[in-house]
Amino acid sequence: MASNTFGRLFAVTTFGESHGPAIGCVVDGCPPGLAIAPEDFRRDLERRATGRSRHTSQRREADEIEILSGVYEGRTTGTPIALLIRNTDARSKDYAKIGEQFRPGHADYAYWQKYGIRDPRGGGRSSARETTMRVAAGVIAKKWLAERFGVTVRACVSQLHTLTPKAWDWSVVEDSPFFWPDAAQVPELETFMDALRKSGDSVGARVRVEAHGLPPGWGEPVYGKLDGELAHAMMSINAVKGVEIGAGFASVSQLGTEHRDLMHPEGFASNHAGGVLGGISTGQPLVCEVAFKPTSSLRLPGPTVDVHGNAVEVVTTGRHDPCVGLRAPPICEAMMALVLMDQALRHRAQCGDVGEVAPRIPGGGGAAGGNAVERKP
Ligand code: EPS
Repeated sequence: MASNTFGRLFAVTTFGESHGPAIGCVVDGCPPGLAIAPEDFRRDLERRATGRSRHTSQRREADEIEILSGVYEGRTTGTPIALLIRNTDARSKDYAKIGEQFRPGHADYAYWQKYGIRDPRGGGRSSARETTMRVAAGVIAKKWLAERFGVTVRACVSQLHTLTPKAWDWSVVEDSPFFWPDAAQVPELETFMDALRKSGDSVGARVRVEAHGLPPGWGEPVYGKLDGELAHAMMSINAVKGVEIGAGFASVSQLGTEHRDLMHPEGFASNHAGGVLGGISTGQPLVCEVAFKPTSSLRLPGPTVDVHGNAVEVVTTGRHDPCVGLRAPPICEAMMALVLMDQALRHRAQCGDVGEVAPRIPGGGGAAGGNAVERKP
C-alpha cells in the first residue's frame, strides 16, 4: 500500500494494523541532539487513547512505546527513529462477520474495490488505531518546535453534533473528558453522550487546532502552501470530511473590508487569514478547524451488500467510539506539528540566510494565548 509517508524533510512513515502484532512508525529527518525518552510520549498517547472515559471505545491498550533506533544516550542522532507499540487488547472475533460485509459509510467497500483483499479485524489499516503513531511522531515535532522556536500547538473540541461552547476558556480543556472549552457545559454533554450511547447511534464533531509563536515565513508557494499541507494533513486523519483555515467557509459571505486583517505597527487587528497569506505564515496564530463525521461502525442494523453482491443486514459488534471526534484533538495537534516541523526545516534549507527583512507585526485577533479568531456562528 503506497502513500504511508507524510512530509518531505521531516518524513514520517507509519505501519501496522489494528489487530496485527504491533503498530509503528519511522521518523526520518529529525535534527540531531534533541533529548527524547519514552516518558516524553506518555502524556499525548494517553490523551488520545481509548478507554479514558465511558464516552470512548473501551478497548484498553497500554500504548507503551519502544524506541528502536535513532536515539543514543537519550538524544536523537539524526538517523531514522523507529517507534513501536505492541497491540495487546484486540478481540478479532468481533469482526468475524464484517469480513464478508461492507459497513455503510466505512472504508470497507472502497478498500475491497481497490485491493481485492483487506484485513477487517478492528478496521485493519483503516482503523483509528493508526493515529497512535501520528501522535507519537508529533511528540518529537512538538518538542523540537517548542525548544527551537517557542512554537506551541493546542486543540479542543469546538462542536459536538449541534452543541457548541457557550463560553470559551482554554485553561479547562485538558481537564475536560471532551476536550471542551466550557467547563459548565460538561454535564449537558455527558447527558447527551449517555443517551447517544444507549441509542446505539453516533455523531460528528468539530475540532479546533491552533499553533502559537510561529515566525513569519514558513510555507512554500505554490504547491507547498502551509495551509494546503495543513489541509492535506488533517484530511488524512480517519473520518475527516472538512477543513477550514481561519475564517474558512465564512469568508464566502464576508466583504473584503471585513475579511482583510488590518495591519498596524502594534499588531494585526484580526486573524481571518488564520495565520497564512499566500501559503506562508504571517506570524499570527495558525488556526484550523476540522470536521469529523459520525462513526460508521454501528450496532444498529442497516441494509448493505456482502462481497458477493447479496443484500444483507449489517450489525457491527466490537468496541466503538460513539463520536470519534472526541479523541481527535491530540491527533490534530500532532498533524499540525508534523506540517510545521517539515516546513520549518524546508524554510531553513532555502531561506535560512534571509532573516527577517521587515519588522515583525505581532499577533492579531486576540493576544497570544487567547482565541486567535473570533468564534464563527
Ligand atoms: C476502531 C475500532 C475499535 C477502536 C479503535 C478504532 O477497535 P476495536 O474494535 O479493535 O476495539 O477501539 O481504536 C483504537 C484501538 C485506538 O487505539 O484508537 C476503528 O474501527 O477505527
